[in-house]
Amino acid sequence: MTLTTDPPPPPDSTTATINGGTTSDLNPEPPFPTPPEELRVPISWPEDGNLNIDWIHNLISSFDWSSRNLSPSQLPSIFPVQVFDSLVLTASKMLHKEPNCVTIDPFRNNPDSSDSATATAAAATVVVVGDVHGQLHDLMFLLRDAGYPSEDRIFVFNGDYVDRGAWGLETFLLLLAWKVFMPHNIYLLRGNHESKYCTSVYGFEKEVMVKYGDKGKHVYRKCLMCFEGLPLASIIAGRVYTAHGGLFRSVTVTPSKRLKGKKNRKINLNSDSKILSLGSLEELAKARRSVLDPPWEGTNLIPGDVLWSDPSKSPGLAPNKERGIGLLWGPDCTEEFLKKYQLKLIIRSHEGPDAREKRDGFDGMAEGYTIDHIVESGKLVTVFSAPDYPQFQATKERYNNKGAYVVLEPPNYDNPIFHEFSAVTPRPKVNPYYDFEDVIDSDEELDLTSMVTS
Ligand SMILES: [Mn+2]
Repeated sequence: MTLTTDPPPPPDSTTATINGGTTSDLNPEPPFPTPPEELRVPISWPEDGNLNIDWIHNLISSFDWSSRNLSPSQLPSIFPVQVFDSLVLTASKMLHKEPNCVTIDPFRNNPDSSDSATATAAAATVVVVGDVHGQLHDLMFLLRDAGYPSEDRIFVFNGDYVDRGAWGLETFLLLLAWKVFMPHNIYLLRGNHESKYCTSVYGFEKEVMVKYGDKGKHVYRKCLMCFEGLPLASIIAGRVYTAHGGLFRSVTVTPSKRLKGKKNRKINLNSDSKILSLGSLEELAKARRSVLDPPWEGTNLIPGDVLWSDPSKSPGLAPNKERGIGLLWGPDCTEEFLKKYQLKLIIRSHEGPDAREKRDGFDGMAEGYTIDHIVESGKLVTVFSAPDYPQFQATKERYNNKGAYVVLEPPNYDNPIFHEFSAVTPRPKVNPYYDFEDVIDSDEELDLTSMVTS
């Protein structure tokens, strides 16, 4: 029998705290390593409430460091709940004020430029990003790779910031910080995972509870309130429509023949017996998006469609039976929508490599994007920005997919340039926040009855 030759740990190596003091014996938290001197932690909220680029960079470095060196429950020592409150309150106010479909005008910084060549030269590039799903390090790479939001570069995120990945909270907070810093240079749309139902099944709720402990319920509730404020869609330069899921039905109330002139009205519901027709941007503008879970029945169906629908290779509109909510829409609907609004491109997200594995006729998501419909007026594409997804997977064989983002350049913004990227390795080792072996690996077969639809 031989004795272990491992050296003993250096004395006092674990007593330093982030404030340079020492851990109290009463502190039940495990001690943590000293952060590098260049990090200004714990993060504090600026007295004047104005974030600047240094604050953002410090936040990025601090989240990167804490994700690699601290246990999840030590996050509040880096990002105190008071700072969380200030950030989320400020961002929520901004987001709630945005319309359901935000208009992005990349020329607006040069309103008086009469020379079109000059206007084009000074117009901003637009970057469209798909699902991120809590893969913080991959998002950090994407932002560096594409170039940070600036007067020359406007970002549109298509939602699904949280769930599945282990850093949904940091991911969402980082994006909120950018939003507060540059509200007109980054737009955050809602994904189907920004909801009470999805976050209770796919990990985000538990993640928040583990990270913020006795303040967890408060933090989770504030996140849900913020999710309710996220806009649903965007129109870029009058040419491109983006949304997480995609197109949506008309919910126009049509007087029934028999009850003509009466107050009773007939409404198109999500049922096979009713004829579905494509919704208009006017209807989208009027939809009530401030719901914890977009309803799958009743009259407020547009948010559920925009967040949950998928394209189909078959023509027409049909209920999305696989998901139990939202629609399937065919190339004819893509054409109808593009033509009606003189658009050239639809960029949606929502389908990762796992979802695409089960879809006949569609390309997989190995490259992080697919071109789904090519029609007379333009194209429909899917972009997915979480590489090596999902972070936790029950089978040994991984999809090893790349992530992608879309760059749209002036003056036309209608020719998508796809940038692919691989996952940042090694990904820090952490425990998942949901039972990834038992929870179905796609968003299908939802227990809709447990959704909060009021
Ligand atoms: Mn989705």
